[in-house]
Amino acid sequence: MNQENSTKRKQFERDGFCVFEKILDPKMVDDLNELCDGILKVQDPEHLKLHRTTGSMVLIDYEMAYQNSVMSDFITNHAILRALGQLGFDDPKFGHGRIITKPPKSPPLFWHEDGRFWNDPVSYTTQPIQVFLMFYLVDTTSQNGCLRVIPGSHLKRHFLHDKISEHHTNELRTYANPDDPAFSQVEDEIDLPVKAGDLVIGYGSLLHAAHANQSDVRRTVLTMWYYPDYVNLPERTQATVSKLEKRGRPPSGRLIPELEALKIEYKGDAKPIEIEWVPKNLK
Ligand SMILES: O=C(O)CCC(=O)C(=O)O
Repeated sequence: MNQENSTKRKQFERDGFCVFEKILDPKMVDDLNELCDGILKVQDPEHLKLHRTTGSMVLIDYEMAYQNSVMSDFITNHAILRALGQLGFDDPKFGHGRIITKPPKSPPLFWHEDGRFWNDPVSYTTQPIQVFLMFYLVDTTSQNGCLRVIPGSHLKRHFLHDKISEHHTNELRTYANPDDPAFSQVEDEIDLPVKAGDLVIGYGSLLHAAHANQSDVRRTVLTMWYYPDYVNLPERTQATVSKLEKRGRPPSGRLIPELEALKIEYKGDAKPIEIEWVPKNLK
């Protein structure tokens, strides 16, 4: 690994995230915006009422990728795979994703972390199990709902770990209590404003949130869950991941080799580890 990549990998491990600029070209951003607009248009309006803080939570899976070439081209995009390669992940796997649109004038997203492997000792090391690749489809600022993160919180206990709910409760989703600590501002948080087409990669276990969208335009992010080092994980971790990501298998017929290469396949007989959402042993 060259010096530049090694510095980036160290920063990723230390802070729990890093940013790659201009990964998606403007045409891909336009195509994804058009695709998402079409999908969101037919969403039940009730869904958005129940998800005021998160915004839409539309599942992206292999089935969607097989039905839509914009989505399959996106998931297998060379620049994305190159960015993962720059961090030293040459054989990443893709699990699933979400189309997350924060409507105009919507409240902030609560602090949370998406780690669910806290029973697994690997979660307490720098070897990533699950990472988010976030692609905002508009330029983001603190005014329209940019991402906020707490650097280092994937490996170090933060007081918020003991104050926030381990689940995305209806109360959090509907912003029933704006005074909930999950909506607070904390001293060591930082904003991550990005341009449309940039890539933010972060450990699933990193504490993150998003500002309110105070603008008149909706703000969409595609959160894509990859397992960048799957092939080097211990077998029990592989078995756990494989069990969790068994959904949205493609219809039989024409296969897309680049997509198939990203699929998680575990053929051994190791026992999956119980899922645990609470970072019990984080110091
Ligand atoms: O909406 C955002 O900006 C962040 C989305 C998020 O936190 C997630 O996908 O886990």
